[in-house]
Amino acid sequence: MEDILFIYPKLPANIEDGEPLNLMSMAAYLRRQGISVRIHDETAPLNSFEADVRNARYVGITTTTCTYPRVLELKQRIKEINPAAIVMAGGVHATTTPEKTLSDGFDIVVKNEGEKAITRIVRENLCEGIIEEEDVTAEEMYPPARDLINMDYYAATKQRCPYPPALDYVGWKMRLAMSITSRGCPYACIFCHNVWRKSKVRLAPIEYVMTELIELKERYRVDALMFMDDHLFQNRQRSKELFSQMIAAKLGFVWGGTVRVDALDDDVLELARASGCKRLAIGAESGSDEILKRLNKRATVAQNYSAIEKCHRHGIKVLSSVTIGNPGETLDDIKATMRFLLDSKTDYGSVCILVPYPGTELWKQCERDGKIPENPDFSKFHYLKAPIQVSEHIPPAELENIKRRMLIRFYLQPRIIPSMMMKLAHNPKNMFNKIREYF
Ligand code: B12
Repeated sequence: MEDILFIYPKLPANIEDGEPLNLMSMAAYLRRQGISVRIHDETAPLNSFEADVRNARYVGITTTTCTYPRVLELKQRIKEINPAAIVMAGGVHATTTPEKTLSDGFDIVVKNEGEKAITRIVRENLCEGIIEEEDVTAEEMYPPARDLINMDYYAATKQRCPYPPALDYVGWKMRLAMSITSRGCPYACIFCHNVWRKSKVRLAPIEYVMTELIELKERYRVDALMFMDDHLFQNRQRSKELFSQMIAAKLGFVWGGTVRVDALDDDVLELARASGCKRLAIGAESGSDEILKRLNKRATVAQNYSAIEKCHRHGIKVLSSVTIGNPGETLDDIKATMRFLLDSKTDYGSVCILVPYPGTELWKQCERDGKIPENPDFSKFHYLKAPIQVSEHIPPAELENIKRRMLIRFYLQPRIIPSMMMKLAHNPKNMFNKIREYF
């Protein structure tokens, strides 16, 4: 019998999946404390749900806002299959709504980071309440326990989801893995989880990151990486050291990551490119400085333009992510955002409808303004729809149309069409189905 079974719930339809980095990271820590762990991943299970649940003392489900409705169904099934199991919820949604989550019928809710809380729960045989312990230190952020999941399934992400622009740098047949080398970010954008986490920034030791990357190469035959850090160049000296070691070890990955636009200097970009960086994503958010201020982005439209130019100078493509439906936003602001997407020569554009997540400053503002309904439909809290009207001027249905029109306009630019044609040629039927599903 395992001490703890983690469950990674299935995502709502049309949301691209990815390996559960958080559960694998916790598992790596817990194993070092002598606690046995298994992961049941509903998307790519290695075992039947019943068998896994029957053999666990504690069952811990990870929650995000859009998976929460599914999490409640799973909790019910676990109670039926193994009434003796102690069922706990943790993760971002449970952390921001702990009392409500407990009252939904969980035995335990863990707030914030799970590693030390679970260690205490298992050692002291705790069976109820809201538990919170200290965050791990950088030296305790061990490489994720990937042996607990079906890595072959996730390595084939590019084959399963060939078209997302975020994966354009990954060859059709390449095996892909995600990695996250840090926790926290010192900035405080009003829509971001880092505002409620209030945790210190921690950067995993380069030695751990290299151990992880070598394992990905040698054991899992991975060719492409997606760094999931909120801001990969947070400490440029450390980034340079990491990229230098990747070059020296001749790992040969192609990779993409996300960075802030004010952290791009020539040295770091040069080493990034030499170590295999093909694409950087930036949170450009808007073409209006007024909106960027309202989002507390602490970056300007001019910096967004210049970041793209710098990346291009180093042969790195850029994915600019913008949000629409921002507080105070008008149609003129959205036009400015469209202009940015076209004029900046960004290689890819992603248009998201701004979603207020519980716990964020944006959520609090929306609550104060009476914009949050009593029982929100959390299954719609992803970036594809507008579950809450944040902008005072533009209703959600119109935002969804605007988003569609922006993407069509962006991807039908003459400079982008050749790459769209290549995707079409790769598998025409699949591509048409994908477009139909989306529109
Ligand atoms: C990697 C990632 C993904 C990956 C994989 C998700 C995963 N589970 O690993 C992919 C690409 C699939 C993804 C998809 C989406 N993501 Co995402 N993703 C992230 C990202 C960048 C890193 C997650 C991570 O590993 N963090 C590091 C770990 C250590 O932190 P953690 O996840 O919070 O886990 C700790 C604690 O929360 C706790 N904990 C977590 N689970 C559990 C379970 C138990 C039982 C216990 C006790 C404790 C516990 O302990 C962990 C270790 O300390 C975060 C942002 C971030 N930096 O965290 C966004 C984030 C989690 N994603 C977010 C969103 C919105 C999405 C999408 C809806 C986007 C979309 N496409 O529309 C989907 C939905 C995914 C889902 N599962 O619901 C939001 C979630 C906000 C919310 N309240 O729901 C975040 C916070 C980013 C943001 N916008 O602010 N995502």
